[in-house]
Amino acid sequence: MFGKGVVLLSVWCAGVLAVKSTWEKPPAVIECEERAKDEPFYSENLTEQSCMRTFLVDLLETNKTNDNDNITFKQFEQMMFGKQLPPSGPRVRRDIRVLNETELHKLFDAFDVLYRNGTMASFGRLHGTNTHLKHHGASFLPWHRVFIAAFEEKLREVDPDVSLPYWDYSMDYYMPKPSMSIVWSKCFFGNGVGTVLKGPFQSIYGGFNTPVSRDIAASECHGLISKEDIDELMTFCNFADITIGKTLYKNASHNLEKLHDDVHDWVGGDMGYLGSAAYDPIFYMHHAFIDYIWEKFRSRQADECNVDIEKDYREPGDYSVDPNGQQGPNDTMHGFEYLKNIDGLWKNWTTAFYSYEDAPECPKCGNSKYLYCNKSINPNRPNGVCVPKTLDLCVNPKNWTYVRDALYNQTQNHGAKLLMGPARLQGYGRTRFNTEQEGLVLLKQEIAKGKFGDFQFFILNFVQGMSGLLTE
Ligand SMILES: [Cu+2]
Repeated sequence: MFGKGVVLLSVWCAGVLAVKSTWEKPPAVIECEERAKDEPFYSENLTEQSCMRTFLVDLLETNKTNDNDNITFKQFEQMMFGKQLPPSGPRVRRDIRVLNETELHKLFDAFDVLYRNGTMASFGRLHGTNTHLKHHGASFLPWHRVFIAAFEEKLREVDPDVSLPYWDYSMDYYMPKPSMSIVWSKCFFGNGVGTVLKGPFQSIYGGFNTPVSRDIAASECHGLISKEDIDELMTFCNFADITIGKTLYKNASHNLEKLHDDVHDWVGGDMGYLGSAAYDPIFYMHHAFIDYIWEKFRSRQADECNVDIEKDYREPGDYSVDPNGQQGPNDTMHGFEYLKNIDGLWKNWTTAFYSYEDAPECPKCGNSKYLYCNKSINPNRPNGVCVPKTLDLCVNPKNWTYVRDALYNQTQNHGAKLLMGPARLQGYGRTRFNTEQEGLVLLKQEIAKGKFGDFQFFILNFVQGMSGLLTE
């Protein structure tokens, strides 16, 4: 039943949960399944998915920020992070495939330290708590800029030589199968499907208190950001042109948050869900590239559009889809309460603290042994585009010796996964294996139970849209 070629239907393409049958079901799931038998509509498979999903979301909701996390984030206020040069000094961000072996090892070692000392979990929890304060609205770009810069500072506390690389997937985009990219090898992110068991991030736990998993390229409705997408963004001049306000994806084709959502969902697994995304280290490299694109946009704003980039924000009353989003310029920045959302627009972030090396370009492609220049792949780009090599060309990967906890459940091969987030095609994921009507009934039942927490508003929004479609 989880075959390919399923039809997707509504405003959302999200919320899919494939349950591995050999899982020992938690008692709460069994109890939920029993209850569902009394529902007027009943389907064993849908119920299993629904109950498992509810169970995982409930787990997720217990993963809110705690007192310890608050201490972690207070440190940034104490160092006046953003207001003065951070202790570890300025840094340069580059594409991860341009780093040499030593740089990669130092990066992965620093990640390992932050994983073991709980810093990664603190960041994961902050990102996953009160998601409406920094997603689907104006604060999305500035908040994530500060968030990943703070994480990078923690990496550099471990090793001052490290800076956060970005993952330029507009190169992977040009592969016939981006899921075959070198990044999904032991040399970089590790395996892209199922529990992450290979590479430097193997066997780490994520936001659902389960091992971090992925499900790359699982659906046709999510894609990587292409160079054409980026080019289109660069034809606009104002912050409001590329961000979300009261309306979700009014201009989807050139909305940077929307394009970013698609990458999350393309990676899938923990990355596909707001509450757990920042537990997969890929999150930081994905967001570094989003921030890179935004920075390119800001340069254009200043140079070609004559826009004051420290003041250009969205219009009052048009800040976020969630009316309680508190995403106005002068609202406090969640987790960094000494800052306001608009402080993420300070020029200093990229002039004094960090800067970006340009993404690899033909003919040299950053002299990376993992990239090559393909001159024929896109006739509109006669100079060629740099394309990643395939994952089998990860030769002699380091034998990672990080000590990680034993995994209590190995959810491999499309095991437990949650996808969440708006997408190009319409459809709330649960419906993709069933009829629209069936999915809608189940969804309404869950909504009636109030199980979606922070996401309730968006789900309601979606159902309204979907109901409209159904009556057409
Ligand atoms: Cu986010």
